[in-house]
Amino acid sequence: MTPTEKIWHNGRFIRWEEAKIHVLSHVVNYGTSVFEGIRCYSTPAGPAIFRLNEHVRRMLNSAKIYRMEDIGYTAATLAEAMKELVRVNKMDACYLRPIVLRGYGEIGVNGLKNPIDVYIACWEWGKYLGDEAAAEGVDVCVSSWTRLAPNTLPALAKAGANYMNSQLIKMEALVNGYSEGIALDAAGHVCEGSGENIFVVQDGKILTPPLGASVLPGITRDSVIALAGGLGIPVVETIVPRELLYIADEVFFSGTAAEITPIRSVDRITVGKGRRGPVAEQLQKEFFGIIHGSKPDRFGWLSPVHAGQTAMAK
Ligand code: PPE
Repeated sequence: MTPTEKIWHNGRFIRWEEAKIHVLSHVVNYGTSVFEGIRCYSTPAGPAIFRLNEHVRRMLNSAKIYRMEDIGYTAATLAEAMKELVRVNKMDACYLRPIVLRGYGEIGVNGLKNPIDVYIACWEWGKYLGDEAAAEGVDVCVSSWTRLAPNTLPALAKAGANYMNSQLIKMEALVNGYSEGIALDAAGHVCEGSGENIFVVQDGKILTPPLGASVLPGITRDSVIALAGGLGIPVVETIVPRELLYIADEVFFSGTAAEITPIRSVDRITVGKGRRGPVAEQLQKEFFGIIHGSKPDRFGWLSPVHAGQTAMAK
C-alpha cells in the first residue's frame, strides 16, 4: 500500500502518519468496527465514486446494528467527506475505506461508553485477485470454514470482526494454492467468498444466495442483478447447493475490490469451459463500460468528485 497524504478523521484532515489509535482502544481488543470499501474510478469526465450513497447507507446500517445509532455525521456529510478526501489527495482512481470504530476510554466488553471515531482513508488499489483474473478466471476451493451462522455475528453488517472468519477462509485457500475460498453457510449451502458475493449461471439463468443465507448485501451484487436485468438474463436469489458449483455453466464473484471475477475451477474441478463464460463477459462489459465512462451511467451510479464535473458518457 502506498500512503496518500491525508486521512479524514472526525471532520478534519490529518496526515496519513497521524492516523493512530491506542492499543487499549475498544476496537483493538474486541473488534468493534464497521467499515466500507468503495472504489473511485477514473472517467473521461474526471474521478467518480461508485455507488457512494449506497455504501454510506450500508455503513450507517452496520453501525446501527451495533447500537452506534448516532456516529456524529450524517450520510450527506460522510459522502461529501469522501469526495473531498479524493480531491485533497489529488487521486484519480482509488479505493476508499471509511471506518467507524469504538475508541479509547473504558475497558471491558461493553463498548457503549467508548467514544466513536470515524476515519476515511484512500489509496490506490489494483486488481484484488490478480491481474489476469478478470479475463482468465480464478481457481478457488470450497472452504472447510463455515460462514457466520444466523444470529451469531450479523452478516448484514460489514463489521471488522466478521473478517476474522474471512481471514480463516482466505488463508486456508492461499496456503492450499487457490486464489480464494468459498464458504458455505451454517446449513451447508453456498454462501460467499471471503470478500466477494457469488453467482452461478445455469441454462441461461443466474442464481445467487439470498440475503438471509449469511451473505453480505453486496453493492456490486446489487449492481450485477441490475445489469443482468438490462441484458434480459433472469436472476434468481435462491439456495445454491455446493455441488452446483461443479456442474454450473459459469461461476463468478462480485465485489468492490474483486469487481466481476470469473471462477474457472472449484476444488480443481473445471467449471464450464474452464475460462470466463459469456454471461460473466457480458456483465463485465456493461460494468466496466459504466465505471470507465464509455457507457452511459443509466442507473446514476457514479458520483463526480469535482464540482462542475457532470459529463459522464451520455
Ligand atoms: N462479501 C464479503 C464478505 C465482502 O467482504 C465483500 C466486499 C462482498 C461480499 C462484496 O460486497 P460489495 O463490495 O458491496 O460488492 N469486500 C470488500 C473487502 C475487501 C478487503 O479485502 O478488504 C471489498 O471488496 O471492498
